[in-house]
Amino acid sequence: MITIYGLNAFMPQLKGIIRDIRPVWTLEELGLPYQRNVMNAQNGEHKTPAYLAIHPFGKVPAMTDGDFALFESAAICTYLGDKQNKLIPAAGTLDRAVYDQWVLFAASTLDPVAARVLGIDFFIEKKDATLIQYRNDALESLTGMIAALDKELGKRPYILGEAFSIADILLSSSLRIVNHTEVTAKFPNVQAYLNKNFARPAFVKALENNG
Ligand SMILES: N[C@@H](CCC(=O)N[C@@H](CS)C(=O)NCC(=O)O)C(=O)O
Repeated sequence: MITIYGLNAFMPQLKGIIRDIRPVWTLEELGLPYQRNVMNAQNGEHKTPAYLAIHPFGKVPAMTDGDFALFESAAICTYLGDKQNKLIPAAGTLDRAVYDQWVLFAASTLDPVAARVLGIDFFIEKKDATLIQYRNDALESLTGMIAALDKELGKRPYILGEAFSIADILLSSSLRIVNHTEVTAKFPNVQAYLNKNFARPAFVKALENNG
């Protein structure tokens, strides 16, 4: 049985943003059976020796599939797609290289900048002028990326082409981190892309079961 380890949404704004939504959404799309282990963030359950044996950095998500353990949301979602040979281009192909490009863009370029905005908005009470500047610079950088993405999504319905893929799960999820801002609203292709992805029955089901 596949188990996805996540954290409870300890603030309502975090529902569907804590990154365990990504493998859960993927599993729902793939129709694979799974169970969730939702740990209590406030009790530090994700820092216990038992969980650190699965994820040495004490973050979520992590996955176990029998005796096999994996962490990093993009790695888990990619593993699941490969396991079913669904919603992902075959390894070793040019299409897979393009998949990797978009997944790495989402995970390593977009996601950390979005997380910086969310972290400052939700988790830091006292914000001095330097911090506000740092936050606004991050939002500006994000806006530039989303503007370019808007042009890309004007050319095709999904990020890899005509069909929905796991790259869309990861890209939409990174953009969802800044759902509390208006940053996507002024980009019609990006906003329509997010609306249709978040209306997918698999996402709705994952959200119901999240946190
Ligand atoms: N790049 C990692 C990020 C993991 C991450 O930072 N997860 C957050 C929750 S969304 C976490 O575990 N925070 C708790 C902590 O760092 O103690 C991934 O996508 O899996």
